[in-house]
Amino acid sequence: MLARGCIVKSKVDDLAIWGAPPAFKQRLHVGRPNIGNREHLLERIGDLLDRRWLTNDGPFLQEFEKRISERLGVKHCIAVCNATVGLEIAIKATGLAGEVIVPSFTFIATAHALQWQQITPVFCDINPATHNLDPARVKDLITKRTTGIIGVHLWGRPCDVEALADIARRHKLKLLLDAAHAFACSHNGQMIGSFGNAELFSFHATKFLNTFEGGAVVTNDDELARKIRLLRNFGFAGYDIVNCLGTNGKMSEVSAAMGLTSLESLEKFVAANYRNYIEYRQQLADVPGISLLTFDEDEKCNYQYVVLEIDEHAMGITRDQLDDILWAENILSRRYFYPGCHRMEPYRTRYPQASLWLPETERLANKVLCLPTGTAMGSTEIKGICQLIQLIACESEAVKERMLKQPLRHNPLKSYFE
Ligand code: T4K
Repeated sequence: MLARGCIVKSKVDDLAIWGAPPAFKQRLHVGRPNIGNREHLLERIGDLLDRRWLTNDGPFLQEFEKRISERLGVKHCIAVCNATVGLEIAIKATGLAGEVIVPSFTFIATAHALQWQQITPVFCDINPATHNLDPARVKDLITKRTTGIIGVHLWGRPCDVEALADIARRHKLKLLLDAAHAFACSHNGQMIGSFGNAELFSFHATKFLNTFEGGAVVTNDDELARKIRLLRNFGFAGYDIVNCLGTNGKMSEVSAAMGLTSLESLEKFVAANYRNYIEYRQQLADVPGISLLTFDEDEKCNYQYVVLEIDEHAMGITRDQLDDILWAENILSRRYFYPGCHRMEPYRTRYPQASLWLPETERLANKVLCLPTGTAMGSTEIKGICQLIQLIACESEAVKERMLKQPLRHNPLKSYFE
C-alpha cells in the first residue's frame, strides 16, 4: 500500500520541525519490505503446514537454493537464517583467523562476524568515488597475522574484486565478499555471487528481496560448500555423527516460502526501485549541495538504496540538520553507515586512533543520507520529498538561523513507533 497524502510546503514556516503538520501522515521508511504475491505465499504456507515439515533442509529450502544457484550461475547456494550467521559460518569454513581486513564504512555485522570469533577486524579506508574498499590501502594493512580480506559491495555496487583477488592471491589470503546489498547485481556482465572464495547475501526484511530474516552463502568451491553445510547444521555429518564445531544457521521453511514468493516478483521490485531512482535523480538534479549516488546502467542492479551525499557548504545546512527536518515530516531518512564501525563498540575503545587512517570513511560517514524507496513508494511521495529538499536548499540560510534559535519539537531519539 502506498502512503498517499502529502501536504505541499512552500515556505520555511510550513516545516513540521517548528510544529506544523508533517508533510506525510504515514511514516516513510528506508527499509519498508517488498511483499510479493500474498496468495502464493499463503498457499505455500498451507503446503508446509500440511506437510508438517517446518525447517531442516525442507523442500522449499531446497527449491530456493536451486533457484538462486541457477539465477546467479554459481555451483552452490547454502541458505541461512540471516546474513550475519552466514558470514560467521563462511569465516569459520574458510579458516580465517588472526587479522582480517574490512571496510569500516559498512553495517556493523561485517565487523562483528569476525570479532565474534576473536578475529581482529582491521579497518581499511574506502575509495570516496565508489564507497568501497580502496585496494591500495588494503596492501598497506597486511601483516604476518593477516589471513583474509572481506570486501563489501556497498549499496549493490561491486567492490574492486579483481584488485582484491590479486592482492589475496599474492599474499595467500582468503577473499570473502559481503554481498548483503548486491543480490541480482552484476559486475562486467557476471552476476555477483561467484567472486572470491565465497559471497554472502542478506534477505533481511529490509532488503529488496526478503525471506523475513535470512541470507545465503554462495560459492563455486565444492569442498567449501560441503563445510558450510556441515557448519550450518551443528556439524552433523550423518544421523548421529558430529565431527566438527557447528552452529544452527538453518533457514526455516516459512522463510524459504517467502523467498520463493519474493523471487517471483524480483523483476517488479527492481522496476519499482529503478523508477524511484530515476525520479529522485531528475528532481534532485539541480539542488545545490546534493549529489545522488549513481549506478552503472550497463550492469544488472537492484537499485535498492537511494543514497545522497550532502555537501553542507554548498547546501547551506548539514546532513544531520536535513535528517532532522525530514524526520519531522515523517520521512525516516537514514544516515547509513554513520559513524563507521571503528566508532562503535567494541572497536571504538580498542582502536581509539583508527580515525587517523580512515579519513575518507570519516568524511563520507558525515555526508551520506539514504532516502526511502521500494514498492511502498510512489511518485507522489518522491515528489513530496524532493519538493521539501528543494525548499530547504533554497531557504537554507533562514532554516539554519531558525534551527539555532528554536529548540526542536520532534523526538530526537528517533523512534519508529509513535
Ligand atoms: N552486511 C551488510 C553490508 C549489511 O548491510 C547487513 C545488514 C548485514 C551484513 C547483515 O545482514 P542480516 O544479518 O541482517 O541478514 C537494517 C537491517 O536490519 C540490516 O539487515 C541491514 N544490513 C541494514 C542496512 O539495515 P537497521 O538497524 O537500519 O534496521 P531498522 O530496524 O532500523 O529498520 C530500517 C527501517 O526499515 C526502519 O525505518 C524501519 C523499517 N522496517 C524495518 C523492518 C524490520 C519496516 O518498515 N518493516 C520491517 O519489517 O538495519
